[in-house]
Amino acid sequence: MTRLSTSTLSQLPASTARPAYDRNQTVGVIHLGTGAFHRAHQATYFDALMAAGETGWMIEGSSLRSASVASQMNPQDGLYTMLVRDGDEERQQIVGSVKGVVVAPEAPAALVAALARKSVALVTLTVTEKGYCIDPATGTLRTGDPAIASDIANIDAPKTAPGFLVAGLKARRTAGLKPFTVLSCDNLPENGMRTRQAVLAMAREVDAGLADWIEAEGAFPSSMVDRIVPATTEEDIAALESITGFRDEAMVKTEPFTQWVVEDWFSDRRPALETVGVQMTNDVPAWEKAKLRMLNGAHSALAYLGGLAGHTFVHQAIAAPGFEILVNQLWDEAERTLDPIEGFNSTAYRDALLKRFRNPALEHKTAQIAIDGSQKIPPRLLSVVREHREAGLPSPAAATLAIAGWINWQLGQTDDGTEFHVDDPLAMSTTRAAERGVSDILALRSIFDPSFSTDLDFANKLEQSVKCLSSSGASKTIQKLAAI
Ligand code: CS2
Repeated sequence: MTRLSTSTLSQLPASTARPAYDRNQTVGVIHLGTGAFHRAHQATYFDALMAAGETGWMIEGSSLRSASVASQMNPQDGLYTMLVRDGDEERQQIVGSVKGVVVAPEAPAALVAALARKSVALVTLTVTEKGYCIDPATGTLRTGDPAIASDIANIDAPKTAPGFLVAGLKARRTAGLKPFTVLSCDNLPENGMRTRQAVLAMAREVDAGLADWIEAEGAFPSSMVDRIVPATTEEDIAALESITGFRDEAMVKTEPFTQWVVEDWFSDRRPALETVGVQMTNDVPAWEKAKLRMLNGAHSALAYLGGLAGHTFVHQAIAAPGFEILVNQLWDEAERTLDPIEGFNSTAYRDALLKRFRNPALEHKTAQIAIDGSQKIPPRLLSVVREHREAGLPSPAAATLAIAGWINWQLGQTDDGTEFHVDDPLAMSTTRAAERGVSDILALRSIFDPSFSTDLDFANKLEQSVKCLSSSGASKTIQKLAAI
């Protein structure tokens, strides 16, 4: 089997779009966490930028955990196929903006040296919510985390994302360079501000002068990223190989929709992202809030409740009786808590989301979205409950039912008794608490701030929802809520 690479690029079918620009140009971006999402989202914007003639924005990727992404991409010279699937239609595009991938645990010093390269002006991150090592309830750096403590003690051989950012910034300061701009592309509310806080908290432990320099000169724009990118399967890889004749272990599959909203705050030169469809605005937190509570909130509801009901894929869950009504109710609740955004049309946004969820060609697994719920529930669903309480409104029923679904998911069993592994950094404590009951769940302080324990309306509704899910199952509970 021959792999996709620079030398096989010209032999691909004519219908496959491929980079026409010179890939042998300077690296301007270091990316932390080169997973499928980055490849289907940010990397494609830089690919478009270089296709339009801008130079100096090649990306050097990195992986902070395993060597698997490097073994997928490096033998292919960083090249990979993006499959854009919409119903029966499929488009193939080779993306050329990633030069290669460094495996950070194998060579931390090499990644720090790359971060300190003069040509690098931007560091983008997709390390998932838990990769920031911040407490989901408070947003502060978990200094008690052993990996964070190790980074503080030995900043020149870091392990975590905040650690690499601090080490890279420290090396730049020593070299007399400007700080790079740190652009978080993860689903966290005010992700720029949170990343800045985490970096400053760590830098302050390492060297107060470094922290002052970052505070004064660093830039941490917030960004909202949106594109549904289901995990690639072995079948996807085999099917693509049968079409092109080349094996592409780094391929990604995604939907036509893509959106990137970026705050215009850079510490050094910046790519002209607005020329390739990026919305540059200072209204990012409002966009992020809308996306987290509408798209991601509905995703999590479909993941836990759909997963408990036995639906493997999002498009199956949204088509099941009552689920669309539930999602619409969730959106009504979420919308009550949103800030006004210029150019945001809620009816059109909701219609588009439903269409995206119904796309059968994506085969987006509910179990994929269910991963790391302890990190995802606070910004997606608990925020909606909290803001209803603060506005003096009754606790929102659909968001509460989705949270109840997350609680029952912690027990590791679907409604028909099929067992599964709960994939979450806090699974030990969430599972134990879910076995004991709702009040133990509400006492999990890294997820629920203390105000939830005294919110009796919410606690009662949550208790009832958990009971109903346990006794009747997710399908019947949702149909009851939807009154069908
Ligand atoms: C999903 C997101 O897995 C998840 O938690 O909700 O990855 C979602 O697909 C993206 O945020 C869409 O932009």
